Amino acid sequence: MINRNKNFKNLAAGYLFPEIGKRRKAFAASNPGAQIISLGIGNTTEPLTPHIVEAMKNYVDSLGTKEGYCGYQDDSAGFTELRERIAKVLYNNVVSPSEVFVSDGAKCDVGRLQQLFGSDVRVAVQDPAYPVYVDGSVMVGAAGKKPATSKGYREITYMPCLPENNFFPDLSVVKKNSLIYFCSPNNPTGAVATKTQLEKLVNYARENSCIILFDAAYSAFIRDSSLPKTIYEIKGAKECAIEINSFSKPAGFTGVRLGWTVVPEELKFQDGTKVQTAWARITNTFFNGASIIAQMGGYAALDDIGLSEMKGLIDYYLENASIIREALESENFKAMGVKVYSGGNAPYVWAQFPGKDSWEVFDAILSQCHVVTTPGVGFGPSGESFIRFSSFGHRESVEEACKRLKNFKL
Ligand code: PL4
Repeated sequence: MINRNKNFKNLAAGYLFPEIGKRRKAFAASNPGAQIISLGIGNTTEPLTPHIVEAMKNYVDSLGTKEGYCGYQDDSAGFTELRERIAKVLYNNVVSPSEVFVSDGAKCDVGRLQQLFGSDVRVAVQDPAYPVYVDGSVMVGAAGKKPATSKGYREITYMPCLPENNFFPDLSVVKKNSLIYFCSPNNPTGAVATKTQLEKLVNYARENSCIILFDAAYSAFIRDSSLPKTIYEIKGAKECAIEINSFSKPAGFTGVRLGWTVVPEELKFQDGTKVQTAWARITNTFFNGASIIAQMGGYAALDDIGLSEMKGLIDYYLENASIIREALESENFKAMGVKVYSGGNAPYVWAQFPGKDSWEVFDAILSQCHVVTTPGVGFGPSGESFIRFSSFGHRESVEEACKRLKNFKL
């Protein structure tokens, strides 16, 4: 028989989110009748907004006509009008439409981007981080030949992001010519990098011939106008950064699927060739474009009505986050020494249970409160002792979960 890709044997464990699903299922099976509430996976729960629904419905109707039918698109990078609107509305034309590549979501693009750099690239990740960066790097062979230890993969540079450094890493640990994964607003910590911090990151990348893969999937949650919503607010970023983003969280498109990646004209590989050319080659080879129906929804999401509806949706989840934060700041958590981190610009609340094991706390919350969370260690070694609480949920479920959490004891 054919051998499995040899890199797979190095994967530390199963993918985090199905693992949480498995534990939830096992708990439900042994506790029939338990009303389990999820504050675990960051999955949107609120309905699509009316303006977006109408745009998609109208387009589906036109697809049912001879004149309006559309098959494969000429260009897998997406409708020109959508690329233009993304460039104008979200980037104030700092990036041009030809630099915007529409996709079926940020996660799918992370996977394709990893093929752009192959197995020889050095990788640096924030620790903790969205697991796709590390797991994907392992699969393409960029994490070295040896399996992970409890401190992570030997050949990946982990950049601890902890309360002690205000969740901004010491960049000096990053080697020259590295691909640096950076997510802001951050999943899972909820921290948002300031302009000064991103300037440091961009300058470091430029001085050390690194490329930044900037994941801005939660940028629409930024409410503090002094905080950068895109890496391209920083001078010089176009020479060293790719940005990925998504309609998943702001427009509730987790199931609809739509995102985009910005690959600037100026970005070059070591040999002087354009990263953008290689990216177009990859996407044209492996991708036939995002759903045209989803693209029509995304286009509507970025006009005045769409933007105002999205703001309402995000406000709803941000309010959930502040309800969760308040519950975690109640007396019982204080008595356990729990410290809560949530700055009001992200959908996640990050809580530290000093000296405790993340999975043990996860299990204790599940068994006492019937609430699913995400164990911090699942995002990397520096996530140990933390728990991530997701604010994606119906208000009544979040309130009920918080009521139960107020009686939690360890
Ligand atoms: C569970 C930093 C969630 N099954 O929907 P996409 O592909 O446009 O965006 C995925 C994504 C990209 N970047 C960051 C993210 O946090 C996410 C979504 N993360 C979470 O709970 O951490 C959903 C995870 C999903 C998954 O594996 O992505």
